Amino acid sequence: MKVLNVVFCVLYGLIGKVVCFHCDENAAHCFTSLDIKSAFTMIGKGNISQVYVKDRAIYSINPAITDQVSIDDIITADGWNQTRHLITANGSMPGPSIIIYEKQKITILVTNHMINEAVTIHWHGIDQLGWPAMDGVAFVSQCPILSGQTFNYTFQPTFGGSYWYHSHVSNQRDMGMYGAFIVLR
Ligand SMILES: [Cu+2]
Repeated sequence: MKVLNVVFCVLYGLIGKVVCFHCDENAAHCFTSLDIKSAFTMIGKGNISQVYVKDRAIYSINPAITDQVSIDDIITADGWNQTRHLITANGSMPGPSIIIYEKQKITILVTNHMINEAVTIHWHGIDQLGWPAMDGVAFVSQCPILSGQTFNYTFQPTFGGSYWYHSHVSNQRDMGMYGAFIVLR
């Protein structure tokens, strides 16, 4: 399983789809970062512009582009033919998988690059025993991370397991972001 995870990390890194973080097994303290940015679903780069789904393939609304659009060039999110505002971590949604080992401490620097909203990251299912400010729900136990700010989340999970992280954003209309958080035994 460990080998498989490493292989997936390298593979994802190579295809540039999801960059994943896998901490060195011998490290006592792991460090990574999440850059939070705004993005749109169903919008391609450059002149791809808006896209739509037809016969299980993705096409640009730009009549000059008749070829199918690669799914790697857009964020489909819920896959519906609709452009919605969403947030990304390190340019992707889902965000990068974060894989550490039991008894390791982790520091995740979360930077809010969005210009108009506040964000926090909830580390879903992790007991934040002793450091409640790391839980990630704004106005409950931590302040929201405002535009341009970086927050240092440092904690040590109590138990191994498969968890996930997700955003809490100030603007309720936006689609949130999530990613896998794995603590290997
Ligand atoms: Cu949660």
